[in-house]
Amino acid sequence: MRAAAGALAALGACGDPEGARFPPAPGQLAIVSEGDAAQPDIFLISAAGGNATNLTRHLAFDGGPAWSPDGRRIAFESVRDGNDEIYVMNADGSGVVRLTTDTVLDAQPAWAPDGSRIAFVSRREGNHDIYLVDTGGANVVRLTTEVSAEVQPAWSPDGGKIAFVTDRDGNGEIYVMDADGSNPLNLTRHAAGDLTPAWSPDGSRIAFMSDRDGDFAIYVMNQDGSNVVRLTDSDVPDELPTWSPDGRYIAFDDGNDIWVMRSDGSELRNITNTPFRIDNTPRWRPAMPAATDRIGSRSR
Ligand SMILES: [Ca+2]
Ligand SMILES: [Ca+2]
Ligand SMILES: [Ca+2]
Ligand SMILES: [Ca+2]
Repeated sequence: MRAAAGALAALGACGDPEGARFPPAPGQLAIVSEGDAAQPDIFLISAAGGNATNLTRHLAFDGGPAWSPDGRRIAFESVRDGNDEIYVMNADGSGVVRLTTDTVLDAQPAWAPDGSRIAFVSRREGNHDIYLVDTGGANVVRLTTEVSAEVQPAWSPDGGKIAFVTDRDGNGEIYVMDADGSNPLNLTRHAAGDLTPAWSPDGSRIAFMSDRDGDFAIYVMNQDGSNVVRLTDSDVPDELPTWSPDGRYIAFDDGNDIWVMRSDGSELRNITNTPFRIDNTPRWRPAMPAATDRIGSRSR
């Protein structure tokens, strides 16, 4: 059983990791879950928990959901055409469009904050590197050229920078570079694995996962790499943090379920709680103007 972490434990709160007494978190998340015939699909779920809606319904692997900045579309990766490719669909699962046609891996899409381009990982030139493509599939640009693996791109909210993970220094480190690939800078500089960067909505902080204290846990640091704070403490790996649009919450997975907590690590609760189904890879839906929200239902 997961122990309540950090601030919550310090306050003397105990037990109740399911969090029924906590106020529900706002909005929705895209997650990856076992769908039909136990093949991973992308689902939409309320941040408050409850039933998830299958958006992909395809027998091939579908994963890596990445929201468009207006919350109306989702980029994702799938092997439905024989190898990993990048696709885009509407937030209700309709209108699937394929963006890549390479015979090698194309994966881990990340939508630019201005909506015009998608960063992704490809092995088309021999090893993992980060590329950009227009949302229509044209104008592919390679951003990294090292022979090491560059993966997990994440745009800063102002669009000026891309955080990513590389093993060019011998272990997983979180780097940040300008959005044209220039000025790469190591933010973590730690011998342990540091992975899956996620910018806070105001751009001031980056959440990530690291095994620097044992198994993988969720951490947060300032955008310049300073002031690293550990947010979770459990006996299972915690991974893939994602911020709520208002910056007040962080969701993550433990490999089997989706958890939500306050961005200081308090009010931890399991929102999937599905012991016989694997749920992972949460991505919080961007805030949408209520007057123009015609896709899906918003939680209150
Ligand atoms: Ca599938
Ligand atoms: Ca491919
Ligand atoms: Ca590379
Ligand atoms: Ca490291």
